[in-house]
Amino acid sequence: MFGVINMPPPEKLVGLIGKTNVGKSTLFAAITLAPVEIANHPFTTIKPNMGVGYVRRRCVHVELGLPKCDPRTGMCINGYRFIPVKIMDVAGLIPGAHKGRGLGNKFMDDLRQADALIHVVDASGSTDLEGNPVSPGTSDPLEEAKLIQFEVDEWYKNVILRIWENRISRHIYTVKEPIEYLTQNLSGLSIKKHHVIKALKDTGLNDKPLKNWRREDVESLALSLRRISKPILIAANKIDLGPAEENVKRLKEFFGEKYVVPVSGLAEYILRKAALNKYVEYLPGDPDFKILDADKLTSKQKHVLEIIREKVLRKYGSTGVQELINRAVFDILDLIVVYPVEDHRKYTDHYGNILPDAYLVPRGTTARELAYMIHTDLGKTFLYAINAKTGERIGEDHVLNDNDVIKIVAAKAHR
Ligand SMILES: Nc1nc2c(ncn2[C@@H]2O[C@H](COP(=O)(O)OP(=O)(O)O)[C@@H](O)[C@H]2O)c(=O)[nH]1
Ligand SMILES: [Mg+2]
Repeated sequence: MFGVINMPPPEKLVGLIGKTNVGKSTLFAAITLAPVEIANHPFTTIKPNMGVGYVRRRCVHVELGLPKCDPRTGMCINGYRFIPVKIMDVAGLIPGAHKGRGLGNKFMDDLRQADALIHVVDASGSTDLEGNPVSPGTSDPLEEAKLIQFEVDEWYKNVILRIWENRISRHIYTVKEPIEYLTQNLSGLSIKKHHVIKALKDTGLNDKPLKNWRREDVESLALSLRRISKPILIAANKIDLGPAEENVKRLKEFFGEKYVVPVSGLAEYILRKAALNKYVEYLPGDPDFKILDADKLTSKQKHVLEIIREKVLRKYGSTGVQELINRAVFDILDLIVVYPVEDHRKYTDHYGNILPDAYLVPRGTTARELAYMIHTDLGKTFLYAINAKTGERIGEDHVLNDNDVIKIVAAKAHR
């Protein structure tokens, strides 16, 4: 029936990249291990190397003074809403891959679908560039990070150069709408119109007719598009090991504080497993855990947990894994959370479920754009929206705020 919220929230895909043995698979396993058993799978297509992770936010039901909510996807635990995002373990990358070494094409095929990338590096310096284990501190993660990002840039540049030569260059003498034309031809790389607009501006190419572009111009557009459409966040992994601390500092100095998150994928995996088995009380992102039943644990398990507490939680405040996902979604992709409802007084859907959906939408999304995300009919016949927190009416161009609860009012649909 019209009016029922029946579309899944817009999907965002975060890809994990990095050389072999840095801990990608461990991190992927940790991220995609749901903190409680769940039956509902939020996404339409999930491939073997894809899984579901969650951002963690204070749920708006707490702010509204409600005792609970009823998430249709994800979950709400102790007042924290865990909202799903798609995560992909991208095929391993090695230096020289863009020249045809290693799993080049598979890598690129995975990469082009991603909205953001998490680049996992071994901050402890215990794997060399080829992924062979070496003693901690031997290998330089900063060099590794630079090299892999160079690799990604080269890949991206080559792919765009190829598209330029094979397709774009054919019509550059007659094209009337260069932005539309470029967007269309680059859409296979998940490049959107606003990415193209920003890249043209950043490179100063917006006034140069396509027919006058040289190879260098295409290359600089490609590199700019890489930064804009595949932003990279660094996961400085294996912080439980000795030399990591100094390397985290160096990575932050080079790439910037915002772009580096110290993590221990292994510690997070162990804690989530232990929590699922009810050995400990722990929620992803917590600064500590509580042992629930010490008798169930072997002395070795207790020892491992104690090491995690000492070397990771006490030192860094958390394992960093939840922070990593939150940072990717809220800072790097710049998304906000919006809760669509049908009954703005009870904050429910058609069936009385409280705050059933939490949408991750781009900052700047308007009320009408939200209506379109919920249902095309709702977008087409949009009349106005209601801010459920204040009861105020808002118009189609009203820009939504983080944590808004919104009811869309639309004209009756004709079926
Ligand atoms: N000390 C430590 N070891 C880790 C961590 N994450 C992964 N490892 C180990 O690093 C090795 C490679 O991990 P894996 O996830 O297979 O790496 P991948 O090749 O990048 O997918 C394995 O022995 C893991 O147990 C971590 O946070 N700390
Ligand atoms: Mg792996």
